[in-house]
Amino acid sequence: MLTESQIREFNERGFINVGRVLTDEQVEGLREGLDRVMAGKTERKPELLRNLAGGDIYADGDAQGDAAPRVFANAVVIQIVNIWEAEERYFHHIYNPLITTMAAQLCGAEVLRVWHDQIQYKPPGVGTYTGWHQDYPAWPILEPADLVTAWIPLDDATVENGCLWMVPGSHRWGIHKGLRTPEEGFDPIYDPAQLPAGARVVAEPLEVKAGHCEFHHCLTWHGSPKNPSPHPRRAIAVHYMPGHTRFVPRGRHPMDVRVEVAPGEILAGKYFPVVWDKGPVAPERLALT
Ligand SMILES: O=C(O)CCC(=O)C(=O)O
Repeated sequence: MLTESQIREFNERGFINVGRVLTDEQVEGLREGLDRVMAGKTERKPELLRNLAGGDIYADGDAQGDAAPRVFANAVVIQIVNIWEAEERYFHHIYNPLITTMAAQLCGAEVLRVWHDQIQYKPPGVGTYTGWHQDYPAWPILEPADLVTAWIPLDDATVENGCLWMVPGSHRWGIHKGLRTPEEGFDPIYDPAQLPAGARVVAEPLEVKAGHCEFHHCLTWHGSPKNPSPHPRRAIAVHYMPGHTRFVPRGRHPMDVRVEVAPGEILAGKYFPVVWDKGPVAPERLALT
């Protein structure tokens, strides 16, 4: 459970590091699960497994397999969407009652569904940046803009290996068009004319230890720099949506092929599992097509 002052901090700043939510064993299990999915060893595949920076993941092409050693390409952020569909440990992770209780508190919701999850893995040395963005504009099939993400690193996320950077208060400034990432340094490039009076853009790095959890609002400005360090930076984010979130298609998203409701309806269905209903929900595997 979060305290009143933690909820206030989240509402004021748009993000919060709540500390440890996973044991070291759970973190190790998720790392193993990630290795299995990346090696193509699971029966079911995730919705997406790609290099977010474009191009191949591996220097010798993207064919999956565990023929070691694989050498990563030059600029890589491995993005995996809905690893929960592929791997049992991630399936259980999306229902973790410690995490869903906090997410429900932050959303002020009686019901929570999973919109989708995503791994972002920046391999040592070649891990590249994730540009400054707000999540909500990248999700043009949902309304309203009040989703919350639980972001948990599987390695200590530090300034050296590409931890998240955040802009406090930015979730209260609406949708910002044209946020960009500089070639040098990591301060966001933005349009001052779009900011409300009194808004001050001060980007800060947010170091989070492995197994600890950072929550952010879907309008909070954030991004993460390159990983030039010799250490991996792996993280699992679960995007939770309140029970009132509706399917309102205005653009395309990788998950739209999984939507089984009509425009304007609540975004419900087996690909968007209920994980909180006035209390924690027990994991139940539904048959996916
Ligand atoms: O893992 C990262 O560096 C970025 C994650 C992110 O953008 C998110 O979870 O919304």
